[in-house]
Amino acid sequence: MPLSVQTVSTSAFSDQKPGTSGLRKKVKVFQQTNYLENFVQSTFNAVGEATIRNGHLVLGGDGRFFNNHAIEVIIKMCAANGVQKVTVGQNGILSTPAVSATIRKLNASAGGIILTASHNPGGPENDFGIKYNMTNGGPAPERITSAIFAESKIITDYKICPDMDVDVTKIGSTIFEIASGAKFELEVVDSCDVYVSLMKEIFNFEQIESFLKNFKLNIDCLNGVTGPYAKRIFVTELKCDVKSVVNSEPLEDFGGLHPDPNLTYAKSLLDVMKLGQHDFGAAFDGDGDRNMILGKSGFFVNPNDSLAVIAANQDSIPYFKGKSSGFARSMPTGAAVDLVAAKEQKKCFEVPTGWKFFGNLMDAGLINLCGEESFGTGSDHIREKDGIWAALAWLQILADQNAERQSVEKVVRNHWSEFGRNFFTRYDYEEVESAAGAKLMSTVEKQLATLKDQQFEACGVNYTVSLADNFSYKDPVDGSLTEKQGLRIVMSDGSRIIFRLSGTGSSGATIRLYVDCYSNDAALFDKDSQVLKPLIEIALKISDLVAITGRTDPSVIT
Ligand code: G16
Repeated sequence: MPLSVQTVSTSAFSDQKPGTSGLRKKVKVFQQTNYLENFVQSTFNAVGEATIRNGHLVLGGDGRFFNNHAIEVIIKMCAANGVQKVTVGQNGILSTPAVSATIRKLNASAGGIILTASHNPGGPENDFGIKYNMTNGGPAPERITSAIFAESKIITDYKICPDMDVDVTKIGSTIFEIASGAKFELEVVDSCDVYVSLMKEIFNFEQIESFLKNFKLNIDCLNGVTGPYAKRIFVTELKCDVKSVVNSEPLEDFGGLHPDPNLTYAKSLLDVMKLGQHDFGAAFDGDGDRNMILGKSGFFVNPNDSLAVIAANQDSIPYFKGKSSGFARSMPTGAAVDLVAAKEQKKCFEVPTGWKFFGNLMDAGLINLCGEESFGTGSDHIREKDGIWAALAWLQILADQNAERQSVEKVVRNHWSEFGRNFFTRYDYEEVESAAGAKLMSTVEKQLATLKDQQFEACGVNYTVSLADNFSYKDPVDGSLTEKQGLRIVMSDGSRIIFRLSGTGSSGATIRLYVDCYSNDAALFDKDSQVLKPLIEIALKISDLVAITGRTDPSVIT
């Protein structure tokens, strides 16, 4: 019997404004009647019937709590809204990079929907998230997310096929007849196939496999979505010991872990690496797009350096051979990659925080490699950052180096010797009262006009401000202007202090303070805290952060 389409009356919610990468809220917020349905229908309305009706959409998530329910609802809403075909990962599982890869591989004409709150914790008391990706495989740009928000404020009803029997456990296709006379296809695919094939096209797996015979890995999936992908790639394909991949079962609550690959939340990996028994460590976040790289004995590779090292060694990676496009980084990201670009006479773009800003540059062929300080690295093989790709890029570079450079630390130190070191730190003050977050930003913003030429002294070091502004970006491809993307205080020697409010939290405000500076004095290369301390002191003084937030210490230091 054909499935009936029901139009359900609903009332608008006022809080469905997508953040840096989609809508992220506590699960309890998403569990309100019609909350998810409203956002999905608003997305369809904003993207437009011309794209959605008769379109092909890719759907998947990181398996966190509420994923299964959301997958079922979205499939029923796709059928009711005239989508012709949905391709979904088995059991609703697809990493963020895998969704992007699948949209591109299948030319999915209606784009995709990703269910994740990324690195935020999962479970009934924690976070869920949803975002729309475009037909190029990348996160929706501002014009679409603004349109979704506008639709969410005026929505009056949504469409759903309530009687549809949705089963995403078995691989294969099912055709449903809809009462309108249309047909709807639900295709369930293996979660890993498309992504793993793509990695095998990009990298020389034989070379990596041979190198790994004498190189011990510790890949920590933090119980996020990357487990199945990591096992397929590192154990099945590259023949590493099964123990090389840990926390590899995607769990609804990430086993209580905070799936954020940094030195605070992936501390267990750091501790194991410090024992010196592994040559290479990597951790990924809940949805698999972030990465942290560690060398033997816990040598930490800052994401800014990671990007620069991959940029400087692109020739080691088969995918990049013969390609000469430029690089890009987000504004708060340390400028190490800029130095590589300068040496190679390539362009280096500085965009606001958010992977969505790289998409146009990639589509226009202007860049093929980019990254962010927030543990994101990627290339134009897809339109999302890609955690496992970053680990493979490092392994390929190591495999391609001569014997004496076969260590993560040596590769990084050689890079510093050649280019100098960009020192970087980020202080996160998480879950600050929203009002305090706003006050801190206005305190700094009010001073921007008068900071230029002011002198500051801390720890015996003098700085003069050469630029102070609220970063804005004009997209060189479509000319769109994005304003108010972070408060920048730039010193005459190029050192920077940046304040931003995070756009990925689900409650309160997270203040991010970024500090970076540069030196080519090798005697300073291991003195990070000494080099960065004066700038941090100046930042705290200008912002009056301790008094405004009541926080004497950040929650996370990178
Ligand atoms: C998202 C975006 C990234 C951005 C990051 C941090 O990452 O995709 O481009 O750098 O948020 O954003 P914020 O500083 O606003 O919290 P993810 O991994 O959370 O999707």
